Amino acid sequence: MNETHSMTEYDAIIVGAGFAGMAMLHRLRSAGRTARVLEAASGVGGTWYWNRYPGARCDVESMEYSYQFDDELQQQWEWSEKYATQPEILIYANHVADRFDLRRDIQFDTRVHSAVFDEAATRWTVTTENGVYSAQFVIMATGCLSSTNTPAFAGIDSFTGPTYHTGQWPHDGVDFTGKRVGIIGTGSSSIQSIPIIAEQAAELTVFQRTANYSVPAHNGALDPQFVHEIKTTYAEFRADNSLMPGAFGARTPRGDTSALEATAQEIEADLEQRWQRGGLTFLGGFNDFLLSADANEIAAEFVRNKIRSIVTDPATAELLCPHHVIGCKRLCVDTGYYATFNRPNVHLVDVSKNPIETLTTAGLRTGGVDYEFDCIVFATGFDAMTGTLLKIDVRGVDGITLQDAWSAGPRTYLGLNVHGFPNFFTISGPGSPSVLSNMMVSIEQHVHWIGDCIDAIEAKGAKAIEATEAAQTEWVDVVNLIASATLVHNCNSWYLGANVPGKTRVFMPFLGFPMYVEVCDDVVANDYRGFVMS
Ligand code: FAD
Ligand code: N01
Repeated sequence: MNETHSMTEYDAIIVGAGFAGMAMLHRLRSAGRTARVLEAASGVGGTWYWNRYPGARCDVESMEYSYQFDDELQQQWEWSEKYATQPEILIYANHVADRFDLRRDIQFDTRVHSAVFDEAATRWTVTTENGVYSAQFVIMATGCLSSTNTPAFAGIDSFTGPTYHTGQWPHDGVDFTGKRVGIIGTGSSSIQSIPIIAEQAAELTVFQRTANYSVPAHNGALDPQFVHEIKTTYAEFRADNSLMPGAFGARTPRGDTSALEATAQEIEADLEQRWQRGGLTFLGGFNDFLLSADANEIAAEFVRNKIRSIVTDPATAELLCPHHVIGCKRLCVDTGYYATFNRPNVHLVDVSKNPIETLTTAGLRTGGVDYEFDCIVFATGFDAMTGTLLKIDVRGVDGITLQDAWSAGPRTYLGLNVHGFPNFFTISGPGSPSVLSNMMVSIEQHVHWIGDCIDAIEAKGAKAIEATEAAQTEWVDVVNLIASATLVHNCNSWYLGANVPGKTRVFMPFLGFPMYVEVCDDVVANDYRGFVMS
C-alpha cells in the first residue's frame, strides 16, 4: 500500500497529536502503514498541552483515564493521585510518545489549513503552512475542545493589562500574587482555577452568567493497595469500564430504578453517599435523573442545599445556586470551589441580567459599574465539537465543503465519517458519544474501528469508503431522537453550541454509550452497513 510514496505521500495523514492522534499513529504503524501526524502545537498531549491553567486536572479517575492498548504500559505507569493533574497527564502523554517512538512521525508547529479530496486519484491533499501532503486517508484527531471561545466583548483590545484564556495558558505559568484579578465564566475550567487563583490574588472578582453545579472531587493520593488490586485485574477492570455509560467509574455502583419510586430519604441517602465519595458518578444512583424533570429537581435541590450550607453569605449562596437541569451541562468536579466564596478577597458579580458591556483600559464595565483589574482571565470555554474542524477548509466530492455540508449543524454517520467525504474519518466526531463518555475509552474504540476499517478496505481490494446519505440521515435522526427524549437539550450548553453566538443549536454528541459500541460492531458485522466501498 505504501511503497511508491515519496516523502510527503502517506497512507494516512492524522491531524492532531493529542491522545487520539497518538493512538491512531500507533495503530496504523502496527498494521505497517505510513502515516504522518500534523500538529499545530510544539508538543504532544492536545488538551493537556494547551490547558495549563492553575488547578487543571482530570475529572475521570486516573486509573481509568489512560490508554489500555498496551498492558505493559498500564502496568508500569504510576499515577500519583485519584484525579491526575494536567502536568502529570502531560508527562504521561510524553512518556507514551517516547515509549512507542511516535515523535519521528509527528510534525509539530504545523497547522493544517485545508484538506481537499481528489476523486480521480482517490487521495487527499493536505496543506499546511509548512508544506503539502498527499494521503489516501485523512483522520481528524483534532479534539472536541480544542478551539477556544473568546466572546467578542466590546473594547476587547482596550484593556492594557494581560489577559489569559484557560485553554491557551502561558507555558511558564502566571503568578497572581498581590494582583487584582477578574475571571469571566464559571464552567469547569473556572471552577478548578478559582480556588487556586484566590489563594494568590489580592482580590479575585468572578463574573458569573450562569451558576453551575459542582460536586466535590475528594481528591487525594492513590492508595497503593487500591492500585495493586486494579493492576492485578486491569483487563477485567478496563472491560467493565468500557461498558459504563458516561464517564462512570467501573467500581461505582449504579442504580437501575427510578428516583420517583424511592422515598425522599432513600434518594437523599444515595446522593449524600455519592457527594461524600465525590466525582462524576453523583447522578448514578437512579436511572431517570436525566429523564424526569421531577427526579432531576430532587438532585438539583440537593446540590443547592449543599451550596447554602457551605457559603456563609446567604445572598452569595443564592447567586451560586444553579436553576437549570442538573446534568444538561457537564457536571463540574471541584476542590473547595463554593467555600472559596467565603474568602474576603473573593467577589461574585452576576452578569446574567447585565452582560459585560465593554472591556475598558483598566478593566471592564457591567451594570454601569466599572471594575479595575491588573489582569483578566477568560474562562469562557470552547467552540466545541465542530469549531476546530470547521476552521479547516475541508473539500470532498465535487468540491463540497464541510462548512456547506454542516450549515444546519454537523451531520455524520456514527460520528466517524461524513457523506461526500470519502476516506475522511473523525475521531470523537459530532454524532459519537465522545464528550459524554470517558474520552480515553471512546478514543481507543474509534481508533480501532478506523484501523480495522482501513484494513478491511485493503482486504477487499477497494480504495475508498464513504457513508451513504441515507445512513447518515438516519443516524442524525437517532442522535436527535435520543437527545430529545431526555432533559439534555434543556439548557444553554456547549453540547448544543449555545455558548457561541450564532452557532446552530443542535445536540452534537450521541447520548448512548456503551450501546454505541454495539452499533459500530454491528455495522462492521454487516459488511460495513451504511457505507459504500469503491
Ligand atoms: P485534543 O487533546 O484536543 O488534541 C487535538 C490536537 O489537534 C491538539 O493538539 C490541537 O493542537 C491539534 N489540532 C487541532 N486543529 C489542528 C490543525 N488544524 N492543524 C494541526 N493540529 C491541529 N475528557 C475526559 O474523558 N475526562 C476528563 O477528565 C477530561 N478533562 C478535560 C479537561 C479539560 C481542561 C479539557 C479542555 C478537556 C477535558 N476532557 C476530558 C476532554 C479531552 O479533550 C479529552 O479527554 C482528550 O484529551 C481529547 O483528546 P484528542 O486527542 O481527541 O483531542
Ligand atoms: O467552558 P464552559 P470550560 N459573558 O463552556 C461563560 C471540559 N473541562 O472551559 O454558562 C459571560 O463550560 C459561560 O457562561 P454560560 C469539560 O467537558 C473539563 O469551563 O454560557 N460569561 C460559562 O460559565 C467542560 O464542560 C474539566 O452562561 C460567558 C463559561 O464562560 C468543557 O471542558 C476542566 C460568556 C464557559 O464554561 C468546557 O469547560 C475544564 C460571556 N459572553 C474543562 N461567554 C475537568 O474538570 C461564555 N461565558 C475535567
